[in-house]
Amino acid sequence: MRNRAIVTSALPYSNGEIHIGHVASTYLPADVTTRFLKQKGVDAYYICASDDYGTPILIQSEKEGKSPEDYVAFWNKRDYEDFSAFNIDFDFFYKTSSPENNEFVQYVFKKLQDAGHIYESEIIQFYCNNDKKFLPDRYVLGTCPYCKAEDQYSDLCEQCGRVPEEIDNPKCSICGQTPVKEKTKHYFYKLKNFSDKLYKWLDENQNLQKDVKKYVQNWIKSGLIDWDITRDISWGVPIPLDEAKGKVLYGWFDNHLAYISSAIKFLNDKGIDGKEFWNSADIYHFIGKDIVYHHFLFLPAMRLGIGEEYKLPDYIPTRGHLTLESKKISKSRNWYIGLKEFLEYYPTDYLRFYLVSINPYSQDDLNFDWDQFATKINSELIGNLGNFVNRALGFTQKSFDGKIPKPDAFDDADKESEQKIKTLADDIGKLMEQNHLDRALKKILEFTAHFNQYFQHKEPWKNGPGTNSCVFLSVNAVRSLAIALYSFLPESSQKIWSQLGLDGNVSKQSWDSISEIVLVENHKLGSSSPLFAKVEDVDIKKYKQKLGTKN
Ligand code: B3M
Ligand code: ZN
Repeated sequence: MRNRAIVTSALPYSNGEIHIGHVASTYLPADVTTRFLKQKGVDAYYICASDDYGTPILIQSEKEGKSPEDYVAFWNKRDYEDFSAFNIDFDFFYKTSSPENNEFVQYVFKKLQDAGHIYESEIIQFYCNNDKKFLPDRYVLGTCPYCKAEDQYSDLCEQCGRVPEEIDNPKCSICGQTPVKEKTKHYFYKLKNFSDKLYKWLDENQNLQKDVKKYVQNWIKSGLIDWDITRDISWGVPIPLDEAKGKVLYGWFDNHLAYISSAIKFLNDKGIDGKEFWNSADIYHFIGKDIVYHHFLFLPAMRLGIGEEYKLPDYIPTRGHLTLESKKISKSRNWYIGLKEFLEYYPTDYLRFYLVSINPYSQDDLNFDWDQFATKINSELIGNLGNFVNRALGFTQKSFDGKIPKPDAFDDADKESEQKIKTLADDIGKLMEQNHLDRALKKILEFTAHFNQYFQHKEPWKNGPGTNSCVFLSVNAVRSLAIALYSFLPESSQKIWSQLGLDGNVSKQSWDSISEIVLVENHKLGSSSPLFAKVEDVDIKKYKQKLGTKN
């Protein structure tokens, strides 16, 4: 682990609302990780931006009768607000259509061209005579030539994850007619030439998930194809060549460059040398599995192509998709829960807790299940974790006037519990560093389960020998818990911190201090109140019934 880090998560298209599926696979894991890195004393920044260019956005803005600029400005703001309400704490949220990114993208294009990595070629493009348009990407639907899945967009097969050279059985996605073919001049990136370098980079990078690496290396073995980086539309970064008037760069050429251009702007504005920082930091790109091709091939190939002026990623944590009650999330079928809507039902920390707990560090899909949500919140978050906090602090309030007593000599049970505190920072920290956020959260629950049992076993309400040690250790365990919990549940951990009678912000406590026993005799607690309210069955029923019905 370096002492600097830049964390990014896949840039949301400024083309609609953020829903619970988005946050599960990328934004939440990236947020938890950045908060953790900061606690570890790493100089870490979480950078994101809206992904503003591309055909789907242009199509939608046209439908709504808005300029693409106005259209993306709306979603950039709205998405940022929704993320903030969910305590996704970006250090900087910018946009791919920023002047800085436009300039940087054109700079990269020219540098790649000068290095001989780009060539031009006359190609045949689909053209719709009915709509009088060239039809790039999502303007065309058809059958994937690799896996034969039907109804796939021409720029990405959602079934096999590959980018087809030419889609079979093409149809115009606006009017459904079969398009004709027209000639146009396009620019191509020599992706093929990077095959060996990419293969080697994948081999050498030990931080990438092995299974993802393996299938990307298989793609390379079966032969990469050069990459068409031109679009005959008006909305995008203009190709910086006189002979390419009216053509723009493909959205996947410019969007990931906004990781760099946004980070550099943010850092430079802070008075830090952005480029120097980037090149001496751990670079994390959090993504969902549908964009592996772009992040494991296009992105590194472009960074290699500009001579690694900006270093390649160290980590590309890739996670599966969220299904909702075992079905694919779909806005049009109202099989869908917007992030904003969810937060009207339950506190942010409920959703953070649930989504982390069901989300392994793997490509496996995960499922949002309302009943499981209720069970996990009621039994794990409230019954186990919340119960321990309430018990330890409530009992100290009631029986010791809110003051920590002087501990007696420790017996074996005390020593065991003391040991749990002393090893907690390392136990959880290791898992966090390895990106196993779900297992780290599980460890926290094991910790509170242990202390519930310990408390039960010691029976301090009988005020027998050993009561003082039990109270002393339990309150210290609550303090450790608050710090360990911070990256997952920022609001609740701060509440616990205040109930402990501690000043300032829990976020400012160092990770390693989790394992210190800091609170001593006579420390006075703040006032206690229940942290969480139960999830009720009647509400869950109601929310389940909303799915699939028209609003
Ligand atoms: N805007 C969203 C997606 O395909 C896309 C990510 C860009 S990351 C550089 O999930
Ligand atoms: Zn058409």
